Amino acid sequence: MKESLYTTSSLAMVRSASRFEGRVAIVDRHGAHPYGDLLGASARVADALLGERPDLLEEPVAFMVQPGVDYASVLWGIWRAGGIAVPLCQEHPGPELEHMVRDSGARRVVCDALFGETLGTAVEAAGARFLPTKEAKRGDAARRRRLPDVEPFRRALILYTSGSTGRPKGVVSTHGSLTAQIETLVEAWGWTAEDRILHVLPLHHTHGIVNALLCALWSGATCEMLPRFDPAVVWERLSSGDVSVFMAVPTIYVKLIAGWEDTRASERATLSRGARDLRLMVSGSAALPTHAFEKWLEITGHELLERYGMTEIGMAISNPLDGERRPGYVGVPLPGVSVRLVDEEGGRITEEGEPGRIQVRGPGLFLEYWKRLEETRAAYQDAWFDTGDEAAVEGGYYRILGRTSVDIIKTGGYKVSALEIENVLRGHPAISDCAVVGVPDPEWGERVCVAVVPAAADEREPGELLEELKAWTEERLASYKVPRDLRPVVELPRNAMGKVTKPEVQQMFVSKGRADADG
Ligand code: MCA
Ligand code: AMP
Repeated sequence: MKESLYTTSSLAMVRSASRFEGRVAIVDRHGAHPYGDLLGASARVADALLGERPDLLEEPVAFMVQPGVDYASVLWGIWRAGGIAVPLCQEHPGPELEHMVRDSGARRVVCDALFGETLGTAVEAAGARFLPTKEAKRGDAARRRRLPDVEPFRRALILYTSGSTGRPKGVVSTHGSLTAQIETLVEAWGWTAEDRILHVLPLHHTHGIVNALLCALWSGATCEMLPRFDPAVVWERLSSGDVSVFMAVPTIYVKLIAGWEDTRASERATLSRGARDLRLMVSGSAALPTHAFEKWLEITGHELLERYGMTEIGMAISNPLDGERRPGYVGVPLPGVSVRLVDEEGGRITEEGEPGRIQVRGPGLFLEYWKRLEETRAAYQDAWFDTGDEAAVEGGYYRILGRTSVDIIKTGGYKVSALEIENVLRGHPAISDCAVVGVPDPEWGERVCVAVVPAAADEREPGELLEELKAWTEERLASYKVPRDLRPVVELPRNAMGKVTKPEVQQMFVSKGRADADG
């Protein structure tokens, strides 16, 4: 393709892609799509979004598009038109989607036809309108002389993430911070145009968007996108010999191990042999249990490369591509990222071996929490972003020890807020009070559990109450926020200040689990 409107851009990502026009960018259920097609489609989406305007000037545009070339075309189309992309998750229920559309201020939602019903009420309630993906792709970029200049300091992406309080907040990244996050990973993990990643992660979080999709596109590699995670399909693709890179959360590796164990002994060797040929397998978003590291090594011959990151900072710490990958450790700071550990008051840098809170600085950091100036300020100490995670450095490697807030839970790699779930549960008439906790779980990392003080008149059995609360929560929150276990209590354990003592609530579930296991 000659240099044209389709390939020229102020966006580093688009400029980079124009070097790979003939190569395959994305493989999805419709087939293989070259970079040239992605560039063309994203220019058309940009034109459709712009209409007669020269520049969207950071207008937030939400979108719900299936994994595949359309997803990437819409994401890039929003960027090329000068807008801010707000990806929505197809599995979220109406109220969660409405919050994101309303909070972001998106007035337009690009949406695949099949999601129209899921999104309908939310879009209407938020006062936005639909632009079907099909229509967006029919823009006529040929009539334009140029697309707007989009400088690196401009806002690019809003990702919704749970904090310890309230509803999910929008984390805003700029084009410059995304580029910095990508460049760091491409360098550290040795991405090249010869790579092909198997992509199974959700496309509304950093792990799936930046680490997997955008790093591949930046490098001229191929991103093979599956509609969702399915252990049998993933094993088939990993053992095909086509794939060189795989990234997932620990729960996915645990499920793949279970899938391998369920396979007939005669077929296991074929799966293992195929997977051995990959160049790189990464785990992140939650702690990788040492037994999963060891088992994966035994099955595939791969030492999983574990790394640590957060929506607000991108990736910060990683085990090396070449060199020792230490199980139970997340490695060393990535190129260009500064990391320090501070004591409880934040006044002192801790010594080697001493626990401290992780603070991070670097060009990949987010710009702000969308429309939340105070919370943005509170998240920083000087220019250092305070992650709220605790770690210690041992023998030069970082080990994650946990979080300072008991109200943040990581389940299946998703971060959820106990307080947000409690607020929803308290709206149920059968509940007088409740406390939500994360309980360690070998498959999910943590499981969402709830201790409930039933309303005086309520005589339901715990099992019946749990089922009702699950249905109640599922209608209002993402499915990974649904409580999986329940204990009825007469009152919640509290300290002298009247605050619920969550470690005691966690203990109710841990001891019950042990008693069950002991028979
Ligand atoms: C689903 N189930 C659960 C949970 N989720 N049970 C307990 N805890 C959970 N969290 C149950 C369902 O109710 C259902 O039960 C059964 O499991 C299968 O549900 P399904 O939704 O089909 O599960 P799945 O498709 O197997 O999903 C598991 C998953 C998914 C693939 C691990 O959770 C996932 O994609 N997680 C990745 C999240 C992620 O990308 N996080 C990155 C954000 P039943 O069968 O009884 O109906 S963090 C990030 O971006 C930062 C920057 C970073 O560091 O990476
Ligand atoms: P999120 O806010 O969804 O971006 O999740 C970021 C959080 O995931 C971090 O603050 C950590 O608590 C957790 N996390 C990410 N990677 C790891 C890891 N390798 N080990 C332990 N926790 C992790």
